Amino acid sequence: MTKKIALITGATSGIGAACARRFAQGGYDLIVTGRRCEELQKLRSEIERLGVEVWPLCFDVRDRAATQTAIAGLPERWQQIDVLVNNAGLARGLEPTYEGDFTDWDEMIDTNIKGLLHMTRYVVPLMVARNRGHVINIGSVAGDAAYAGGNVYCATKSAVKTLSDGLRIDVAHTRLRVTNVKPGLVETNFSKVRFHGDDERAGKVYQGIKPLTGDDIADVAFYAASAPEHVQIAEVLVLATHQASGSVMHREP
Ligand code: NDP
Ligand code: 8X3
Repeated sequence: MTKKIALITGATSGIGAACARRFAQGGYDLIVTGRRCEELQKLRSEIERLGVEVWPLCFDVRDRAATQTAIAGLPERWQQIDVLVNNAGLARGLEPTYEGDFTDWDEMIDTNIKGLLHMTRYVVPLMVARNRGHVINIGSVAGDAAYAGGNVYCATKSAVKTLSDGLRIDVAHTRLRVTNVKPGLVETNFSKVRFHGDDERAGKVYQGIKPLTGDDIADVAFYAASAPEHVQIAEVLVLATHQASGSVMHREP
């Protein structure tokens, strides 16, 4: 029997890499994407040892033409995508809006919103044609309410919620399912990227609290994909035990 295929964007690190490992353990063949081609090759070597096939696609989700070429160039068997995990994304900076950096804003909006839309636009028609598929968007608790300095990042994750809800309406007449997974604090490269490589500042984000791991989120995404066909996990908020919301958490001194 042909294996199911999961396409995971941003699989070179953090939550995306964890999703790749989890879906591979669950027997899926994988299409993994990211901009760092060498990291994709390393992931491929690691995961293929689990006995699944891996098709790396190295491109920037902000680049619409590159996204189209990547998906259109897949062999027919690899276009039978069962699960799309729209995970690629990032935060940049934590400045108040009136001091925000335009380049940071562009990068967040172009990746978290437009990149997700590019992937959705090129992959979902393949799913609709087969009347089969599941889109799992990685949103965030940041999309539920703004927190200090979160402004544009929070807005992009609010957009992920709205786009997930909109897509769910668009495909309600099909067997497709749409899930928005909203993690809280997950220790990955996220904060290093947010603070442009300032490791010390990034480390402080996780001080005094046990954060989630990429594996915790991958388990939730895999659970949603594994639910019986008539069950659509529409939205899941996943927080560390000592986190109550995007801005409220208890830290041990
Ligand atoms: P990481 O920085 O560890 O991973 C981000 C991934 O996104 C990398 O694989 C990176 O790959 C990829 N990526 C970034 N920009 C692009 C791009 N333009 N084109 C293609 N791929 C890109 O962070 P996380 O794993 O934490 O983040 C994954 C998702 O989870 C993001 O959407 C983030 O907003 C969300 N999230 C994270 C939380 C956290 O606390 N960590 C909490 C809630 C949500 P490469 O560099 O190779 O392109
Ligand atoms: C990432 C989680 O709280 O740092 O989306 O915004 S948070």
